[in-house]
Amino acid sequence: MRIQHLLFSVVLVLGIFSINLHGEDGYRLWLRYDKIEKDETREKYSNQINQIYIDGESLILNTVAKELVRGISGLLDRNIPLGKKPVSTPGIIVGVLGQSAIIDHAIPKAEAEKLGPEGFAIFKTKRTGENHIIIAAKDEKGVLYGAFHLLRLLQSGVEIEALQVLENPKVKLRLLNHWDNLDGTVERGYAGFSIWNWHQLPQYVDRRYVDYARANASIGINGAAVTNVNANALVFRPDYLKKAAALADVFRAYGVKLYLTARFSAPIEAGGLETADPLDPAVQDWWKNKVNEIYELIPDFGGFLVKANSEGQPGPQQYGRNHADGANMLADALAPHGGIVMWRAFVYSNEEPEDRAKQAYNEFVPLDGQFRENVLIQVKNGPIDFQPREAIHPMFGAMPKTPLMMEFQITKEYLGQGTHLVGLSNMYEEVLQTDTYARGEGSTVAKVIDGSLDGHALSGMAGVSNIGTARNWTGNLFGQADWYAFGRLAWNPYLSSDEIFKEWAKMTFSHHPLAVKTIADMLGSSHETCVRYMTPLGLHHIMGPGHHYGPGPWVSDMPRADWTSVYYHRADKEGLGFDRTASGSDALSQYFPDFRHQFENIDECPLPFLLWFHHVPWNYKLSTGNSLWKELCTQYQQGVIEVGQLKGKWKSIEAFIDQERFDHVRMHLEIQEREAQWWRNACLSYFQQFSNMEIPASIPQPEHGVEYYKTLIYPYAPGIRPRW
Ligand code: BDP
Repeated sequence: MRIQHLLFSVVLVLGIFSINLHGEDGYRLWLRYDKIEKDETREKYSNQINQIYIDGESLILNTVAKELVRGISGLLDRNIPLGKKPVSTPGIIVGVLGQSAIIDHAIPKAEAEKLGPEGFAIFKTKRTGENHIIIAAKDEKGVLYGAFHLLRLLQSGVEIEALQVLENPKVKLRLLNHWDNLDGTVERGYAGFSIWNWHQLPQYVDRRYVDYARANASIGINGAAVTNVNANALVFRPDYLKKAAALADVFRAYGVKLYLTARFSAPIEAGGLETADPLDPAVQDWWKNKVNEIYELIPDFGGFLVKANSEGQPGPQQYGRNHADGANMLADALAPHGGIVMWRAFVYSNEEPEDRAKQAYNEFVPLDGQFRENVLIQVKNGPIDFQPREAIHPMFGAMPKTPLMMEFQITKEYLGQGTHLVGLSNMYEEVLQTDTYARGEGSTVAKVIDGSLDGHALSGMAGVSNIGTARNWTGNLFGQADWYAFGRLAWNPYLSSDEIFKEWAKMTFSHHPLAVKTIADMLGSSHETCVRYMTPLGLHHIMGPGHHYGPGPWVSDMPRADWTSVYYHRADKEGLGFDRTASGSDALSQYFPDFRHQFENIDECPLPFLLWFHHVPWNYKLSTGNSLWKELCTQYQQGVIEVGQLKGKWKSIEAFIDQERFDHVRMHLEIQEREAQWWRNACLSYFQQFSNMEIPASIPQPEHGVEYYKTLIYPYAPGIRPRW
């Protein structure tokens, strides 16, 4: 007995100690649920919530019960029990329409009719003399999202006296794409290794998988493709499928479906066939059988994400077939089970002399109308590759008969990776709000993506995940805001970034108005800042080779021209920039006329896209009154200044932030400032060779010549072997 007692005490002490150890390390993300500091708010809530009653039982409803009890007990700092009856005391009543008589009775018919799949209503109602908060939905997932929404409202301190919320997700498939390899590394991952422990699954189920699924559910993410788009057919081996199934088992309780990437040549590698030709019956059978096998293990399997005929990945074109042939074959195998195919449009070929920005459009648009109903084409936001800023992809709006899914980057390849603070939500918002003019004015990218422009039932948004084994999930603490914002915008692509940042700041750091405003400002301005010190005025793809970190405008010697920088910036004695008008590659002709007209005239082209669409003489006078050269110098310098301001803003709210997280962000900002200077100095000294003009005296002169900056090899990027 005494030994047991002693052991118990040791465990207890260790437990408390470990909690302290990880006190403010960011692991809890925005799901902190600490006691609401303001007594008044806490008491108000407390008076209205004494118990939680869940009318029904199921895997997901049990999750809802757990999450509400945990969240609300934490926020109110007292134990809020699960009620056995809905009557005795004011509280929260939760249930699914058609399954709960209480809910059926409580919700006005007109409101019930507005609810769609996964949507929810939260409102106050009087029942047996008490006021209750009702969370109602048409399905369990809706209830889950409603519960997290209520928690978010409580975390944000809003009034709940007269709650009246009704939301339906605007986008159906809201997915994270993990570029995680089976060996535990993460392609373009800057937050440690993969959180999927393929070695120890399926027996060892890491607690992290649950917390991962919770975080996703809390922002409405309902799917995860857990393997890299540069796919490994090994994942189709039965042992790996069992491991994947163990993940799916965890995700299911949080409404997250599991998806896998399908290597197109898997019938050869995993099936021993001689071909992967999509029109070959043996190949079709192999996929059907494989899909059946997957559904045996994972009954709610989501489907496949496919990168084919891109950057050396196998695909249908090897057999003289096209993307539709390939996608449809997989779609046919998945259709009987309700699965879908997300076929990526990120394709370009070195052999093709065409501007890389035009190639995906050329390959896909002619196939519009040829894809099965359960196929979505997944398109990156821009036609090159996750640059700090790109013009929108010309495919948006150009394939009215095919649902196009958005692929955003949440990780920060080309964007400072794990160290730079860059709030990506502004970039997402900018893209989503851009008008394609596809069906006249107001045909925004958001409307293409949510399916409303052309009336598609299927719609989707994917984000390339930024998480890994880092204790705080994203490595860079502010990277959590990108994950959060992605989920919120996938749920509703019309939300404003500023609102999202404020929500996040309140839930993650502090409710103090100055802290909230400052954090939202930092996130809100930081994307533009990064564009300024990396790729101002429409420059793109001038990063260091391979790892894409740091400046490399001089990169010219690569296995393929379209991997070099000189291919994109085209600097010469005359000027700078890629002419994509009719006198150049004519990529602009792929856009709808009213979109095109904004950019085709060099004098009217908005400055952020000037060098994306035009080759501009160095002394050309811009709308700012500066020559191109002077504007370029000014922008680079402005970017550096703004990183300094970010540092100052962070410092100004030190009093509201715990030491551990304050220091974390401070140190990263210092790296960012040094590297912004590196970007400015390297790029200006490089481009000066062509402009032959002085860097204005008001701007710090680069300390070294361009040859020096070329020697600054960056060997530390994850996945890059350090060398002398
Ligand atoms: C590029 C990355 C590469 C990815 C590729 C893709 O450099 O690692 O495999 O995109 O999206 O941005 O397929």
